Amino acid sequence: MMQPDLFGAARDDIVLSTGALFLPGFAVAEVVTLLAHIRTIAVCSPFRHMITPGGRRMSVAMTSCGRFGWTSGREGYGYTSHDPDSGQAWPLMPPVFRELARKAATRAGFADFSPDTCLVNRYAPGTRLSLHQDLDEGDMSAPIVSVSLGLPAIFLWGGPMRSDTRRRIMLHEGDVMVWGREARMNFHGVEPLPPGNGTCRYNLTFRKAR
Ligand code: MD6
Ligand code: FE
Repeated sequence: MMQPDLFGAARDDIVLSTGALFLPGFAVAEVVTLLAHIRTIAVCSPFRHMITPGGRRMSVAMTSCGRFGWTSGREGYGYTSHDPDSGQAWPLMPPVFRELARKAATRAGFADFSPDTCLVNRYAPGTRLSLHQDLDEGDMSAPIVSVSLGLPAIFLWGGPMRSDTRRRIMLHEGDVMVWGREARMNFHGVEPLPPGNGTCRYNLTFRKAR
């Protein structure tokens, strides 16, 4: 494992593997602002349950902001410049989103991260995200910055092979993860949110789509 100081990490940062940094509480001061922006984004581009190319309805509800948004349907999946549901361009990425992503990326040693998309995921209790790799982005040299909001969830952090052993990491509101380079194609997922509670979890993932 790479030494934290070589990776540019500060004391409370946790190196999960080379290229993957966990920043507990990095966004706590911005939580209220971020949640308010999510509500505004969802007015123009509401959360929706997308269909996988295989015909399955995703349990995670999604929307996007920025120059591009991630969509999936029977035809396939990838990034589009317009929301297929509204026919309009995706909502603009709020400057506070962009600045947070840039700040976290810089802390992890990725200078000048300039995301052109932010995928917004909403997890109701019982919702999960199965193990996957993020392979749809055109610029794989850029990292991904991921921000957790709302209810905590257990994140599964694997390796470059589906069969690699997985770590379970509890993500709380305000936690941020940054990953790129050697870790960019690692498998990951989210365990089902415990049922019961009325609220939900949100996750923002910032990427360079094109
Ligand atoms: C989530 N996140 O945490 C789902 N992908 O809700 C992801 O799938 C993800 O957090 C790539 C990089 C960071 C992530
Ligand atoms: Fe992912």
